[in-house]
Amino acid sequence: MLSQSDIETIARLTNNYDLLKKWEGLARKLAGGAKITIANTGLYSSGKSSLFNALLGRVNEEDMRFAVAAPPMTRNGDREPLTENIDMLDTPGIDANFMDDATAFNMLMEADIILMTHNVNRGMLDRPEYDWLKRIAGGISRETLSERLIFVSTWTDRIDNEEDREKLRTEIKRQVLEALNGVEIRFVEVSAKRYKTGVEKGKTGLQNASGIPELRELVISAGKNFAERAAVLRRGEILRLCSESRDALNARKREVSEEIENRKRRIKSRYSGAFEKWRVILGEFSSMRSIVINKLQEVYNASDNASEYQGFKNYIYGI
Ligand SMILES: Nc1nc2c(ncn2[C@@H]2O[C@H](COP(=O)(O)OP(=O)(O)OP(=O)(O)O)[C@@H](O)[C@H]2O)c(=O)[nH]1
Ligand SMILES: [Mg+2]
Repeated sequence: MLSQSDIETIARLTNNYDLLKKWEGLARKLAGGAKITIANTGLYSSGKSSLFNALLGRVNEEDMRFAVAAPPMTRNGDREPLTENIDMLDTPGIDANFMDDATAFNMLMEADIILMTHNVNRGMLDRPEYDWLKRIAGGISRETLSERLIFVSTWTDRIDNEEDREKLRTEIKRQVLEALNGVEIRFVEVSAKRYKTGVEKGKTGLQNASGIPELRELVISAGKNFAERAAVLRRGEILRLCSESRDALNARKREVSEEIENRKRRIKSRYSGAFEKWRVILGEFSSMRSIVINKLQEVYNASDNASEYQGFKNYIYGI
């Protein structure tokens, strides 16, 4: 790992503060030891906290672990264990203007596995969600993206028509694939609301149809897989951040040397006119001097006083 001051220097030089968050998140993750962190992310009120409560099987108001209410509800990252080795990290929602995204981004860089939630009641991904997905994927190496990022469609209870659901599913999958530059990730559909009703009414059919038990299994097995190779994967993350930092520094270095070259060129062209004038003046003086020397030579040749001529010549050349 790099030292904190090195990381800050790199971020300042490259003006890339996401890089700083990535390094800091990784440092916190390494400090956390073998524990695996699963974080959620998505727009405000996309159902992140409800989803996490459901994964814990806690659907009643009294025993919910993560606060659910009118937006914006989650402000700080709340942690709860899912299993002995897996922690859940509930993060603040992203608003349409990215007003408070720094905190969320910070927390996500500490996660091993990220659940990106999208409320299907809003239709397809809008621009901020799409950009956000791209941005967090930028904190994960392409090779590990499919095991570290899971896409979760929420609020599926709001779409009754199977045909509409299929159409939307196809569209969203296409958007996600495009945002991730062709990397396919796992795609799950859930309804925390349906799960809650299923639990309250003791209906396992409804619980299963909510997609929550399926996602819980997926998350636990993904966490386990990750834990087995955590040391290797995290080492890979360090190396990847090193090369990302090196590339950013090299790019900055190129920019700086180009800027220096440009300035040199600008200074040269600014003064080249004056330089030319001085050359002309110098040329005129030189030719005047040779005329004087020639005249002197003629005079001293005639008077046959060579040593006096030499003295004068030295004097003239000394000027
Ligand atoms: N119909 C329906 N409503 C849901 C579902 N999941 C969550 N909600 C409702 O959506 C609202 C917001 O839920 P939260 O779980 O607090 O959403 P969040 O993404 O954590 O919100 P922030 O932390 O504020 O970003 C609540 O009123 C939930 O009851 C769902 O699957 N279906
Ligand atoms: Mg929340």
